[in-house]
Order: sequence, then C-alpha cells, then structure tokens
Amino acid sequence: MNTIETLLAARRLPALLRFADGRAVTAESFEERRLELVDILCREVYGYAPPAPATVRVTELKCKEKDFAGKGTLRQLQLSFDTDNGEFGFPVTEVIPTGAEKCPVFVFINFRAEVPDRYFPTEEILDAGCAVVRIYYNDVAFDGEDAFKGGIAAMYDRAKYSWGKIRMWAFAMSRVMDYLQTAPYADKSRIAAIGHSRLGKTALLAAATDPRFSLACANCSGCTGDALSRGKVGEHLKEICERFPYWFCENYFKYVEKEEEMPFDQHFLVAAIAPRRVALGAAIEDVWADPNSQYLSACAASAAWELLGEKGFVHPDRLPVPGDRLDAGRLAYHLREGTHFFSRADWHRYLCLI
Ligand code: GTR
Repeated sequence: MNTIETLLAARRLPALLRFADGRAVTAESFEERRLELVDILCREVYGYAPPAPATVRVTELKCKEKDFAGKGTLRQLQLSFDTDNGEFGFPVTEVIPTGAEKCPVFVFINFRAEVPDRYFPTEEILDAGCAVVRIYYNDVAFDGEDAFKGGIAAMYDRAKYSWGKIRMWAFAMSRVMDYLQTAPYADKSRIAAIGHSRLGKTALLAAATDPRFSLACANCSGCTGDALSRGKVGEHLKEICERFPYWFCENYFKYVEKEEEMPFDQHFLVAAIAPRRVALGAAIEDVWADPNSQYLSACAASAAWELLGEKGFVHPDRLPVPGDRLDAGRLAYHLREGTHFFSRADWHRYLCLI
C-alpha cells in the first residue's frame, strides 16, 4: 500500500460507496447514495430542516451604485418568507461588479455584518468579476445558547425539526439561493457557498443539501466540517459538543469519545457534494482544525467523483505541506502558512476556482 492508503486504512472509515443496507454503489445509483449520505448527516449530526418556503420576498433597503471606487454596486436587501409561526426575514448585503451582465456569485456567510470586513476583501472580489451576497449569521440564528428561542429557531417547532444552528445557517444560504434564481446578474451555473471555520462547516452542509450550489468553499472548517473525526488531533467531538451543543442535533452527542461507532465520518459530507466542486482550505498552524485530517478526508471523498468518471482529489502520495495548491480535480485543497483565519490568500484560491 502506498503512504496515503496506509494512513487512510488506519482511520478505519465507514465505507463511502456502500449503501447502509450493504449494496455496492454504482455510477447509476450514486445520486441515491448521495441523498442517503445527506440523510445520515442530518439524522446524526446537523438535524433536519423544515421544507423550503414556496417563495422568498425581497425588499431593497438601500442601494449605492459606483461604490468601492466605482467598481461595484452595494445593495441591502431584506429576504423574508413564511414559516410555521408567521413571517421571518433577515437582511443581506449584496455587492455586484459594475456593469456585470452574468457573473459568478459567492453566497458568503460571515461572522460580522461589516462590508468590507477583515474576512471579506470586497474590492479584490469585485476586481475578479465576482458578486457576493453576504449573510451575517447572527441575523439568522444567534451563535450562543438561547434555548432556540430567537431568530429562525423560534419560527419552527424543534421537536419536529431537529436542526441545530449550523443547519439553520445553511437553510438561510438556500434562501439566498432562492433569491438568486431571480437575480438577472447571477450566473446560475456558478453560485458558490462559502464560509470560514464554523461557517465553513455551514457552507459544506449548504452545498450538500442544496444541489443548486456549484461549488462549496470551506475555509479552515476542521472538526465536524471537512476533517475526519476518526484519528483527528486538536478538536474532537467532546470539545465541540461541550462548547457548542446548539450547533448540532441531539443524536450527535452519543458519539462523544465513541467516534469509532459513528456510521459516517466527515468525508461523507464532502462526498455529498459530488459531482459538483469543493474547495477546502487549511492553515499549517491551525492544529485545532487538523490540516492532515482535512486532507485525508479529501483523499477518502475523492472516490465519489472517480466513480462518476470525474477527477476528484488529485494529490501526491504524501501528506500536505504549506504552499500546496492541489486543484487539478473537482475537489481542491490548499494548505497555507499561518493561523486559523480567512485570509486574502484563501480568497484568492476560491476566486480562481469559482
Ligand atoms: C472554535 C471551534 C471550531 C471552529 C472555530 C470557529 O472554537 O472549536 O470548531 O468552528 O471555533 O468557528 O472559529
């Protein structure tokens, strides 16, 4: 066995290309397996979301043309829709390159509402000819313990939908996608879900649950994002479930310190986006996320693309080193110098891949 095969064998992962009932997955039945992967992850980790609303209403709150040195239009929109308990809405900020007729769009969920922001190099994105619709995640569901009494959580009965906050944020990304179906400037074939860290986990889940996303960009998403949980260093289920129980459904807690019993691992989440594209970003000093476990997850997930006759993760037979930009297939990975951060270096990768 070569190096990566040996390292992967040591992780003892559940089989990606076998149905839960033991049948082998073929290219023809992959979509059925993909839906099963999404179902397993919703049941065991993130919880189920309510059905999509029939329509999303859009109200323009503010519009500033020729912003950012004239390079872009800045709009603030309120998106709203009917829920089980009445209307719910959240604001988004949209930035569109001046004169764009059809351009790729990032649906970007961020930690702060400011535009630009240290994680949101707005001008550089406009220079690359891309639009962004930015969601501020606390506008959807508060990232803290609130007994699911605020934001979108309050609009549905949690006994019925087991969703945790990550699933709620991903649901909001799909509502932006609903809106983008009607936006004249948006190239519907190039809409990416993007986020960093907990919001990188969210971007992966949004793309897995919504096939309208052509690409998921998950930056430093780590534990319960792109990184394999079995054999992981840094953060484990124990720490993440103790500190952030409201991110998940209750079922996830039963696997704390019992990762080997999970009928899934995080390569299922990555593979659930196939044959669409995935870009994973890691940083060498981000040991909490564990760049090697992020990489091995990509190595394991690649089989889904290969089954479909696509190039998946094209990588050398070794662990990653800083400076690696492995993007010859539909599943890309980069490892940069530095710490846990959504850096311009990361954005530049995703701008090349959208
Ligand atoms: C950490 C958490 C990580 C990651 C990170 C972040 O505290 O343990 O899984 O989500 O937060 O979102 O910045």
